[in-house]
Amino acid sequence: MGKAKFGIFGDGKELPQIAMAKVFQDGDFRSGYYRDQTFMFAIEELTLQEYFAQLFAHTDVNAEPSSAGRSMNGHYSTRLLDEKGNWKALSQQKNVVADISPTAGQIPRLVGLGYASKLYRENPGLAHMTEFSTKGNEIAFGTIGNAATSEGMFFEAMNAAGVLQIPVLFSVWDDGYGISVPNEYHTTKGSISEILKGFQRNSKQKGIEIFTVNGWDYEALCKTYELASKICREEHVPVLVHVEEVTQPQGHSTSGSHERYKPKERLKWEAEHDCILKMREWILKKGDATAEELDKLESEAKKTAKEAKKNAWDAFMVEIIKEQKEALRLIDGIIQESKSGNDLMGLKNKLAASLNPTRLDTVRTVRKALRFVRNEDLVSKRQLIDWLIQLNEHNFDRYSSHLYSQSDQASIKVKPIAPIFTANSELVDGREVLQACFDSALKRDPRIFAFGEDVGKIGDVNQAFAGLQEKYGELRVTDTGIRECTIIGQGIGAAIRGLRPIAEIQYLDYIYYGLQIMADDLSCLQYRTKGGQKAPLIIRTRGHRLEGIWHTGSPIGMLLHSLRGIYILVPRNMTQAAGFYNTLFQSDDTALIIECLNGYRLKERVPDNIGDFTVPLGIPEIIQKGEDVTIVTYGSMCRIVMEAAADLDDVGISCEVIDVQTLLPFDTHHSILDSIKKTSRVIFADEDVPGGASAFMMQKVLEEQSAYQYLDSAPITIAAKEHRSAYASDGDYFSKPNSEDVFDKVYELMSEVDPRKFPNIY
Ligand SMILES: Cc1ncc(C[n+]2csc(CCOP(=O)(O)OP(=O)(O)O)c2C)c(N)n1
Ligand SMILES: [Mg+2]
Repeated sequence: MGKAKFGIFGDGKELPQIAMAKVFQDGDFRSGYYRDQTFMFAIEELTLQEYFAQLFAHTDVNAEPSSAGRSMNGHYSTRLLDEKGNWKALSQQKNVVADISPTAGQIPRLVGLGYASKLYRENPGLAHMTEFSTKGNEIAFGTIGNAATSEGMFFEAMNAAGVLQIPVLFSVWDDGYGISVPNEYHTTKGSISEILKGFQRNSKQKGIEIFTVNGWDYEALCKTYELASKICREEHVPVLVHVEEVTQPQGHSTSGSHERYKPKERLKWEAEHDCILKMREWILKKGDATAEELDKLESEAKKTAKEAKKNAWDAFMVEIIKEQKEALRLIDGIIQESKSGNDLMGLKNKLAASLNPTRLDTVRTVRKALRFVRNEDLVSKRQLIDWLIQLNEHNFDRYSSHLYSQSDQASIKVKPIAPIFTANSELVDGREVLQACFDSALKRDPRIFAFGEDVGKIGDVNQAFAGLQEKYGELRVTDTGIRECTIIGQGIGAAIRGLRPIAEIQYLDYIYYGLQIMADDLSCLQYRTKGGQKAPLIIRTRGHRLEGIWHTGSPIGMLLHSLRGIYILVPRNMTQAAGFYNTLFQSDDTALIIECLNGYRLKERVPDNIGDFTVPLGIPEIIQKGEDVTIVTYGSMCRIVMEAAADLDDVGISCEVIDVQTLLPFDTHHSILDSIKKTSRVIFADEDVPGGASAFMMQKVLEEQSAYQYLDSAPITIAAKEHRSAYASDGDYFSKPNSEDVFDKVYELMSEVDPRKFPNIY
């Protein structure tokens, strides 16, 4: 009847999921995919009615706790946070991290969920965090389809888990297909457990443990999961359980039937090997119940499911009907007063007649109704508008809240504390400012740890962590393999478990490897759970300009466009960066900090309050005051623009230079507008591609801040060339914007304003 838009179901996997649920304990985590309905019922973290509420997209979080109607059905999660966004006692409850649709996208975070157990077990500094862990005894359970194991991130995670020796228990539900494509296309030798044999641990070498079991064999499944979970929980050995011979009785989803691609013999085999049927045979054989008793159970189950479906639908419709009725009443009021009564009556009747109205039917009708009375001044019209405004607010909460933290620890609420400089403040290399900041953070907060390629022994490639591994130990400052995707996943999972990871991506140019998981998992975690989960992860990287095609990247537009939900901070020097780190350490938002690759050896003074001062997010800084033109920039471009501004000053042009400091959030108090009111001219300068982040800034300022009305000259963007940066100093000069480029652009602008004072140079 079109009541549910799409359905994807977990039938055919009931028995393995019950076996898994039996060993799943309080404090454990599941990171799985859309087939796990039986598991969710079995751990009692999903009721039948909640299941259907998600199918209908019920936006009330009490009715649909997984996602408040934001995720399609089969995307499960549990509430890890209370209504205020504070952590619940995760060690006392069963935890499910919010599912995502990209195949294998649930896997990278498993590395972090498991790694957290290792940290809780091995780092005595975390012993007091009993609300998060019971001595690291928790397992991170992963579930994945057979076909999805072909994704690179699965192999990367498997390797990382083996290296780290963490309690992750992967279950592969192998139905032989990925939608229509059989295993021979997905997996070498057609078997994931077969090809992973090289990972198998042995008496001499650590590795992972591998089990295979058939999905219809309940006894074997229970035994396998008991043993697998014991090894995993007690020894912290990663385990793979390859569950073979599972079926998919209804095909992949509601969008197509499997008769199209499964041969007749396969369909027959599936019918005979359905695990519920096999369970029935087993029960009958053992004499634990009679056929009649089982029939009765089955028909009761059907009845219960149907009732749950009806109750979920009725509950879902309550608000929608209420809104529809209220709209009809208010439109009726207008009909009494208006000259356009006939037209309105048509609209009203159409809405009243809709059998299963949606929320949009009501809102659309109201908006169209208001068009008819646009020339009339009516009390009833005002009432309808007021009601619509209220409804819009409500709908904003229903569909658009929680992109960022809304808790008391939201980073935009952190109190700014200015850096203190005195005669004693030392002048050092920029990297040493960061080193002092990280030193004080590691000392202050045992939850904080940093990891990434070369972060441990040498203290990162630019040495901001130099000496800190020696001081705080390998669990706090840690080297990892080269595996950006699961470095991000390691951070996500550990942050979800109450820790404060700093995950390092060595160069911004290599963030693409982790970008998918940042976009699909991390950036929308709060949003897709309507504030039920958070991962306060800090991702540290360095970029903008140095040398060559892969060490000069500044693909900021790409980040801005794919990572809404993650704050993006672009400090111009290491002092500003340290201030941002200090802000983030106090907050529960997720953020990406991009340090200036060419700034580590530049001299800066260490603030006396290096561990305490904070730089607020969303507040640009005017780094040079001026009158004629406002130049908006950030990051490494600040120095280049300042050089140009000094040259421009020599020819009588006064520039106001603004460092936006954070691109997300962007200038929350509209201070750039104030500058433009004064100068009436603006340039947006950065080193991304043309139309990248400079266009983003332009939209923010001209459109959102309405700065267009104060402009006396056309707005201008300065960006890099469209290609990547050629090598060496000349390559950089001719690829990225340099101070002469900035000078010329500003000069041309002023020449147009006053050609006599500023005659053309060229
Ligand atoms: C990255 C990505 N590619 C493609 C899809 C579309 N898709 C959804 S499920 C699926 C097949 C997954 O098969 P498998 O992993 O075996 O799980 P099953 O559905 O069989 O349980 C595909 C291709 C997707 N969701 N994500
Ligand atoms: Mg499959």
